[in-house]
Parts: sequence; structure tokens; C-alpha cells
Amino acid sequence: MITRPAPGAPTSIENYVALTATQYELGSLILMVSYGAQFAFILFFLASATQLAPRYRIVPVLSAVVMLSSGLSLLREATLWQDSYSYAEGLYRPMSEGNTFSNVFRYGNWFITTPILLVQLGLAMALDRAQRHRRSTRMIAATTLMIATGMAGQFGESDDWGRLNLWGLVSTVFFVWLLVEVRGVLKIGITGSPAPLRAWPGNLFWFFLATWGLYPIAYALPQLGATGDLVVWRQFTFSVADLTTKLLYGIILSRFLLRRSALEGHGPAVEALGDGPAMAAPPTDFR
Ligand code: RET
Repeated sequence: MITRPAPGAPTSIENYVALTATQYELGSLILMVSYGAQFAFILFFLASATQLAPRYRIVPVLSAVVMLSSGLSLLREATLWQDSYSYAEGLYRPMSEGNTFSNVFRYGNWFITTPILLVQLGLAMALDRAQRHRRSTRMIAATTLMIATGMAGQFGESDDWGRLNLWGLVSTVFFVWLLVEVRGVLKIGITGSPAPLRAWPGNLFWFFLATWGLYPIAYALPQLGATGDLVVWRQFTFSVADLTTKLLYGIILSRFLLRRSALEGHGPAVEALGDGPAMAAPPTDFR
């Protein structure tokens, strides 16, 4: 059931689409699994840091920071979800008074998390200091502009598809710039990595594109129709994106750096990998 919002009222599709009990519970479940996983992996990343060569330890520590920041933001989204609907006559209806659900808090959180995720890349690819500063600055500029312009479209999304798409397009231009910058960092990563790890940075680019690319899909989804299923699909898309761009990405970087630390002869990494004497003796061509 759809009740259009009054003029000036909050206008995410979540604010005027009533949900069945199943849709409502699925939404709660998706948000709960998301923040639960982010909090739990703080421990994993802090423990991983102890196995790496000292120069790489900051990378999983930054993953732990991202987990905490985004876990708190998702916990807030989950609480808001619960506070924004009231159950009546077999449906969960968005409340006309009090709290209204909004995805805009996510965007706020990305201003913190995306720069950290991008700084991690330069550190993991072991760029020299000058390169790292220059390229991180450009990546942070691109992501900040991408999020700010996307946020402008996200406010009042269902009022005006034209506005949503126009800002979406402007934001996509910055996303493409960001992809070019990320590719540049990963190219340096390919030449700078020890030979057995040279495939990782190239693969990471495609992983980056596929996972960061889920966010614009979630952004555009409401145009397919204001239905309860779509509300749930959007939370699901956001959740898969959150779990891959931050958590799985962090695991990939930690594993890459564990191997790199072992190839560079760092004892705890060699022991942690447990690959036997082959790993203990670094190949002669490692840098
Ligand atoms: C927006 C607006 C529509 C166009 C594009 C977007 C891209 C968003 C991205 C967000 C990534 C967020 C991450 C968060 C981690 O915490 C803003 C939805 C291109 C790529 C990785």
C-alpha cells in the first residue's frame, strides 16, 4: 500500500511504502547482520595486524577503524528502521510522526570510511611517501565530490527522478575519475609487488569496480517502483556492498600483506602462513 508523502515531508521510498511482516523482518535482519559482522571483524583485523611486518600493520588497524565507524552507522540505521514503522492491520506502516527512515546517514558515514579505504590502498601497495600523499589526495578529492553530489540527489529522491538522475550523473563523473586514480595506484602496485603476488593488484581493481559499483545501483533502484520488495532489495544491495567494500576488501588486503611480509622474510608472517620451508626462503627476485 502506498500513501504519497505530504509536500515538504521526507521522501525516501521507505517513508511511504507499507511493508508486510516478512519484508519488515527481512529489512531488520539485513541491517542486523551488517552491523554485527562489522563489529565482530574489529577483532579479526586487530589480531591480523600482529602477524604483519611493522610497515604494513597500519593497514588492518585502519580496517578495524572502518569496521567500528560503519558498524555504529549501521546500528543507527537498524534502530531507526525499528523506530520508523508501526504495525497496524497486518502491515508495518511508515509512521507519519516521530522518526522517519533515511539512507542519508550512510552517505555521511562514507565521508569518513571511503578516504580510509583509499589511503589503505596506497599503504598496501607500498607506494613511496611522495606518491602516496599525492595520489591519496586525488583519490580523497574524487570520493568526497562523488559522495557530496550523490547526497544532494539522495535528499528528496522520490520527489523528482530528474533531480536524482542529474546528481547521479554528476556523481558518476567523479566515480570514473576515482576509478582512474585507483587504477593508477594499483598499476604501481603491480610493478612494486614481489613476483608471486603480481596478479593481486590487477584482480583487486575488478573487485573494487564490482563492489563499489553496487552503491549507484542502490541509489537508482527506487525508480523501478515504490514497492516493499524494492525497499528490502535496496537494503540488501547496500548490505552486500558494505560487507564486500569494507570487510572482504580488508581481509584481501590483510592476506596480501601477510604473504608480502612472509616474502620479505618477516618471521611471524612465515609462521602464520605455515607453508613450510619454501616460504621461509624468499625468492631471489623479491623487492
Ligand atoms: C552515489 C550516487 C550515484 C552515483 C554514484 C554513487 C557512488 C557511490 C559509491 C559509494 C561507495 C561507498 C563506500 C562506502 C564504504 O564505507 C553516491 C551512490 C557513482 C561508489 C565504498
